[in-house]
Amino acid sequence: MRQETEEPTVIRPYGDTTGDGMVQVSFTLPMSPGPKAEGAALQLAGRMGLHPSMVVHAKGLGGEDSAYTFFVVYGRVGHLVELDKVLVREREYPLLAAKDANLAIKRTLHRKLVVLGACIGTDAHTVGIDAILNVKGFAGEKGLEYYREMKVSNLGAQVTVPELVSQARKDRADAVLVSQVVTQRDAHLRNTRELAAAFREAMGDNRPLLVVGGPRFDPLMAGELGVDRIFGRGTTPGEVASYLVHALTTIKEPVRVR
Ligand code: B12
Repeated sequence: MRQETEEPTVIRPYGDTTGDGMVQVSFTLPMSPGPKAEGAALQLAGRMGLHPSMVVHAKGLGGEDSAYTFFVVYGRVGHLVELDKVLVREREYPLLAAKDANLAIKRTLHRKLVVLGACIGTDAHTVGIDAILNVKGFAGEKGLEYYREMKVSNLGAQVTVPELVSQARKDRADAVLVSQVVTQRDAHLRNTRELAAAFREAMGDNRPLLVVGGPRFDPLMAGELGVDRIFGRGTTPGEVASYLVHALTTIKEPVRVR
């Protein structure tokens, strides 16, 4: 018999009371705001399995004359979450302080670890890759440029894959870090596959470590997309630096774990 103190393995969403199954979803319909649009939103919510449901917010995008309405709907779902069937990518390496990362690189590579970063395709969203690479960093952590034993170049936005391959060869990059924020028509997946294929063709097994990041990636897709690692939303530079050290050096001494 399961003890009362054991963690539950099946849970339901929580809205007003524990386990009531209440969730909130948002979406846009191509209709002007008004009663008909709200009825359409409720029909969609019903078909999505929300019973009962209510529109708690409806607003024309760009004004009341808009041909699009944004909705927030609150309703009950009957589905359960089975925690023992949840799949996630767990971090299998320790988070290192910058000085420990530097030490590991110095002791194992005996040279600087060369990192090349870029946004590829038509993507012009550089804030994410800058957050990881620039010295000022993100979420209170310094970016990779701060790491004394890393040589970091950031090629910026709209870099083509052939340009990136050629620069990686020139720099003898150990790791290539690519950001993809735009996901329209799965551009991020297409571009990542193109990246992986181009490096495989140009360098075979001697290709650099390929690391891709962006807010709408599924980190479980790395193998399928042909890259070594995918980082999602909220990634911090320290996580990336620690991964690079883990993947590219063999740490021979115990390191301090934060
Ligand atoms: C700022 C912004 C812009 C700026 C970008 C300025 C710049 N220099 O980057 C400008 C105004 C140029 C812009 C333009 C466009 N944008 Co815009 N933009 C945004 C916005 C508001 C914020 C993005 C951002 O800076 N986030 C902050 C950073 C820190 O977060 P991040 O990118 O997620 O990065 C973190 C992680 O994902 C991860 N990460 C990211 N990259 C990498 C890489 C590696 C290697 C690693 C390890 C980790 C990592 O680490 C970072 C830190 O945690 C988002 C909406 C939003 N709130 O997210 C829309 C958004 C991304 N934009 C969008 C769109 C559609 C566009 C345009 C197409 C609009 C248009 N019609 O012109 C254009 C596209 C231009 C182009 N060619 O790419 C859509 C994308 C929709 C989609 N599903 O594809 C969004 C989601 C807005 C929306 N809801 O519609 N945009």
